[in-house]
Amino acid sequence: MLILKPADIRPSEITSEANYLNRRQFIKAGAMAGGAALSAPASSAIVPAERGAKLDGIGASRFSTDEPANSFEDITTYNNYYEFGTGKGDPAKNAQGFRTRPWTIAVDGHAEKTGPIDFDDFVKPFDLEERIYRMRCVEAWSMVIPWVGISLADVVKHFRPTSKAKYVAFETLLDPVQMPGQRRRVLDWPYREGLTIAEATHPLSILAVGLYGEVLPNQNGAPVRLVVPWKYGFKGIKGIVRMSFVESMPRTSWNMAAPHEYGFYANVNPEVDHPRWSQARERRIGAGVFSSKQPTRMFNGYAEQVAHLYTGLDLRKHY
Ligand SMILES: Nc1nc2c(c(=O)[nH]1)N[C@H]1C(S)=C(S)[C@@H](COP(=O)(O)O)O[C@H]1N2
Ligand SMILES: [Mo]
Repeated sequence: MLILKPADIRPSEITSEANYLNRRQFIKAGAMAGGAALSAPASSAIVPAERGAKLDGIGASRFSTDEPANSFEDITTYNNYYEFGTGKGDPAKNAQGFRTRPWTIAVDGHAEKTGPIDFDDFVKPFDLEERIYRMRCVEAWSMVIPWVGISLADVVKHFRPTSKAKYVAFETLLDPVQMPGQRRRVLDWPYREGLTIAEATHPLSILAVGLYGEVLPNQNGAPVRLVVPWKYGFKGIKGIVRMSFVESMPRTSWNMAAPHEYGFYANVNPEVDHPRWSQARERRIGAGVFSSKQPTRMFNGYAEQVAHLYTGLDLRKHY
């Protein structure tokens, strides 16, 4: 057995480990709650409004990676959320007072069920699951994040899109009073993203409402954000207030800002470089100063599950 001297243990590992033990406990609790409610229909997701509140009834996921997760500290202090500033430390500082209740999500477009829906009602019909996913930012760094979320496929099916719905488009809140970054035209606000219906109904796509078993911190996209683990991080739109079922490919913020650098698909691809840097390798945040960069894997390591979505598509052209 390998015994580490305290000096060899990085603070990030200690945080990770403490959280990992908590995680095992809440997953057990979730499994027990499930067992007790065998005769009841699907559970309902309840997401408390209070910052840092524990989430109950979380199931484990067969889709989780067993790579060690980044620490809570790494995940909540090194962020991209331009509505709260462009520095990695800005969202953690500037999003603290952000109000996530009341929160309404507009569901519109080609679906049988549409309309404004209160966030608490929006999540209620679904099951909460922990999904430990690799996240690869287009800036060539990566993390492993234990999200708590609901299946986006379940959400899409719930609203019963019609055959005209070929894409799902998402929008972030537009509120320059609360979001200081929106007072500058860094991007064309509100932040926008989109997926094909096939991508949105793939079992790996989730809407995250928590991380490390707690309510999602504001800097990570509270109360709800998208997580699509085979795509670059910018697809993971935060603070979602609109979900639209649309017929044509929606415009997306980074593609609008720099179309030659950011495409609609944004699949993680070590063979297609960003015009200004290589995408072949990535730096795992928190991995220590002596660790070198690691190779980036096709579709961020999820190729077996998702490559079939793109057969026949030229991934150099459709980056
Ligand atoms: N609304 C909004 N969503 C956003 C962004 C943003 O600036 N605004 N940044 C994206 C980028 S580039 C990344 S890498 C991820 C980062 O998510 P994290 O801070 O939770 O790790 O959020 C994405 N979602
Ligand atoms: Mo990113």
